[in-house]
Amino acid sequence: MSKSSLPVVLSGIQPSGHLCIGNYLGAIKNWVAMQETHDCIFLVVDLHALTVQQVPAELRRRCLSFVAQYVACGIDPERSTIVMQSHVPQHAELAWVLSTLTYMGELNRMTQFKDKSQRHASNINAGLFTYPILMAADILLYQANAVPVGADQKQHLELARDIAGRFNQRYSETFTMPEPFIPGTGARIMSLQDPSSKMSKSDENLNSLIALLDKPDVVRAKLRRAVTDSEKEIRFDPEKKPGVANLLTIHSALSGESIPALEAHFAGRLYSALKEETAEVIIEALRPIQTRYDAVMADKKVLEGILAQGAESAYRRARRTLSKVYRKIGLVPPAAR
Ligand code: ATP
Ligand code: LTN
Repeated sequence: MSKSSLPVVLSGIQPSGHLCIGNYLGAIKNWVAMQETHDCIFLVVDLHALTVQQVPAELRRRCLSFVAQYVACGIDPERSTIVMQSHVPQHAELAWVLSTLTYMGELNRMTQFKDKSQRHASNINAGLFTYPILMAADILLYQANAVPVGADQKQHLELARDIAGRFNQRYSETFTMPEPFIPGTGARIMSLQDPSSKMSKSDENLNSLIALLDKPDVVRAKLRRAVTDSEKEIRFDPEKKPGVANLLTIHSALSGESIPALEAHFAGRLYSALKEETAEVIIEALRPIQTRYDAVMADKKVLEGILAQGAESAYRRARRTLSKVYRKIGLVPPAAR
């Protein structure tokens, strides 16, 4: 089947902090699998990252490093389109149009906005508030059918669907209705230090996350420090034993063993055994990713080539949608120059 007749998958990650196993298990792992059956576009959403203050030189370095990490995880640039969001100006242009179809009340309900406003109390900027509109533009611009994300993005995706429906109803069928694609295991990996909140790649406390580029000794040390509880039993109970449940989830998602099989395997053993074995499972999963990462990063020209190719193909597709949108809402097309 030609690529253009396959259903479209679109997803993205902000180049902030350190790409972590939460991002991998919630999103990237599914991206890799979906390449087989879908026409995939994967974004590094650099414009989204600006909603939190960034150090310019670090942001620039991180953007390229994230592209290399996508490739290292198994995203094949020959098969999928890897795009730096800012290389395609239509993202920001469509976001403006969609912002006129989005109500303040809808944005006010977004839990990510509430969380991030608390975390960055001195920088509650308008971009942080309108962030979900830019995300809707990312998705609708490419007429995506499916959006593989972690559970935390469900609310943003529902908003994107509401905006698409509103536009289609007002101006006639224009946007494909995107469906969330959220994994069964790994949709919500929790912080190793506070298992009641999600693992987050830009958490200041690096002990709370396992970065894809963490070396074996770092992984072992972080697992040793992982917060559990004062009981002894290794059992999957996210309500009462969130720390232990999180380690079982990580183990299961990476080793492929079912949770009941792991409970049986660890019956009667100490928490230290669960921590040590989970550390080794993580190390083995990260080893090939880190080896490929080093190889990809060794040649910046190849990385830049991937982005140039991605931008060209994405630009053509994005321009098609945006022209249609401008026409439908009544803007006068520019005369040929
Ligand atoms: P930040 O801390 O920088 O805001 P983040 O770790 O929350 O970042 P995002 O860039 O917001 O990561 O999300 C990238 C993708 O990873 C999204 O699909 C999101 O749902 C997924 N994701 C993020 N954290 C987790 C997690 N703890 N468990 C599962 N999936 C996650
Ligand atoms: N908002 C997402 C990142 C993101 C995204 C997207 C995900 C931006 N644009 C488009 C899927 C599709 C986040 O904060 N995790």
